[in-house]
Amino acid sequence: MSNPLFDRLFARHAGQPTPFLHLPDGRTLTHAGFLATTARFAHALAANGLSPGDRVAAQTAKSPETLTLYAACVQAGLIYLPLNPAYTADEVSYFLENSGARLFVCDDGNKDALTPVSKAAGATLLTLNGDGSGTLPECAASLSEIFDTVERAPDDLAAFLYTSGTTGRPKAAMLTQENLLSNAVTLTDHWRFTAEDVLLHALPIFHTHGLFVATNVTLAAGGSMSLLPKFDLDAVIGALSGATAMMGVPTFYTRLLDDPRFTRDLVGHMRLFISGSAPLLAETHNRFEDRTGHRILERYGMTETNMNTSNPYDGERRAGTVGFPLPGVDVKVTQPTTGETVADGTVGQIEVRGPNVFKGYWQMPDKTREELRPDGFFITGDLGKIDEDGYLHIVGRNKDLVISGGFNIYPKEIETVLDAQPGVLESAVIGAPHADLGEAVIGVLVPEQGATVNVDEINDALAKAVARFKCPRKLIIVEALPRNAMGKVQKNVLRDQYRDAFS
Ligand code: MCA
Ligand code: AMP
Repeated sequence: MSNPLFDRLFARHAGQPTPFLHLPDGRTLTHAGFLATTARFAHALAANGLSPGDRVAAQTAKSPETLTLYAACVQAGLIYLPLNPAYTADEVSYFLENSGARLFVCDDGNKDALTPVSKAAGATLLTLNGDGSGTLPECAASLSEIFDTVERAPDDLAAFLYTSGTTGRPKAAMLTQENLLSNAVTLTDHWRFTAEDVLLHALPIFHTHGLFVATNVTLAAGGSMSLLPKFDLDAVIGALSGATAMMGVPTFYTRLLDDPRFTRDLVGHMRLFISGSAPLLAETHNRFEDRTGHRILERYGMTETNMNTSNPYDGERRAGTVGFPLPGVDVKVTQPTTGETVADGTVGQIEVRGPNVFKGYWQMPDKTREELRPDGFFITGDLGKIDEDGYLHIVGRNKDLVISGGFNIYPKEIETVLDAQPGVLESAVIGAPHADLGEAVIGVLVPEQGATVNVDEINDALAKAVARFKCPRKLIIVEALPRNAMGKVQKNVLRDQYRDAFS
């Protein structure tokens, strides 16, 4: 019997008294303890009628138990679908319906609001709270610490992660055992993670970065994590002394640099700082080195592909670049209309292929065909070029996307809400430079002839429809949107016009 992902990342540590999670209250959870609870959770999932291949959606706090639920899904052959706790009931409803989740796990505090949503989607509802309580752990408490791991093939699905798009509704990227495992093993090796490492973990665990990169790499190495509930500057500064490595989005590093307590002495013992999910400005890279003596290692990935490229561990970590293709990953830069590879130094669209690349979008064969070529290359929607030394530079995006503090916001989704508001004729949503978040969202609104728009009501409608982090930080009312000769809204003109909106 084999389950490659579980066997390699988890089962090897069963019974080991080695540390896995260092918690803010001073407790340390061992691998043995974590895996015993994982088996109990796996029994509880089976006791709730779940069979291999079923989807388990979780909108739960960052906690050891949420990681246990992830591990239990892998052990029981279930497809794990983590959801941002910031998502509204409307958003959750779509994810449950679309994925056909059989089980939905949420916080007790949201149970009343989400019970109807879960019921309508035909999912069983269990709860799991940030303090480890809830109906799921209650159900698991008396069950066995030994669970017969469900057999899985490398091509079997292990997780769904939703990603929005420039058109249409969010799509679930189907990630296989092989996608997650190959990337975890490659990154562990590439970044030299070992059982001695303690990773400072302040990222959310409902996205690739915090879950499949940070957590899976730590598991593959047999190391441990200092698991913080979120990025809190004081807590991160406090935890650095016990860590050997840290992974973060650029906002983590700019916030650290803005704090005088973040000194060369504080991090002299650290082995590695890694950045990704959004562009790290060369200026931040250089300031970081001046302050600490460490050069941040920047890498590039996507929900659909896990990690694709990385700056080298040894060798030059080149600021403003995302390094070289990872072993086993092919990267090419192509001409968007013909798909032909362009000469090095020329900007084109970035395409990637490898064991890390997802299987497609759940029940969306047309969307899958648009982005995943028959030869296995995935069209990322990012624009880049390869320099004379082979480093990949990301220079822009071929997709309408704002990345704010490492979270993706698809303007189309926000424009759809804005356009539906009384008195709004049309809207355009853009990102503008923001010192803390990299980019922040602006909504530009055109009222209908003679109408007045009520900004407070619009903000209320946005808050109900979409997670707070997606809501525009500024709404600007204009008479008309700039358009080109074809009638297309010129977002580049708007971006230029409002580039200082947050400075
Ligand atoms: C929180 N808020 C935000 C963001 N985060 N607004 C815009 N962009 C954000 N990123 C809003 C909240 O809704 C709230 O709004 C207010 O800011 C304060 O919330 P709080 O939670 O206190 O914010 P914070 O602690 O300052 O959070 C900022 C953060 C966090 C630490 C940068 O967003 C974060 O941890 N980002 C990491 C995202 C990440 O892991 N991305 C990886 C996905 P209000 O006051 O109105 O209620 S991408 C990925 O996985 C790919 C594959 C890759 O390559 O890695
Ligand atoms: P997501 O869909 O949330 O997985 O976000 C993936 C997108 O984040 C990529 O397509 C890039 O646009 C962006 N991204 C990830 N890492 C980097 C990086 N190091 N530099 C620039 N953009 C990045």
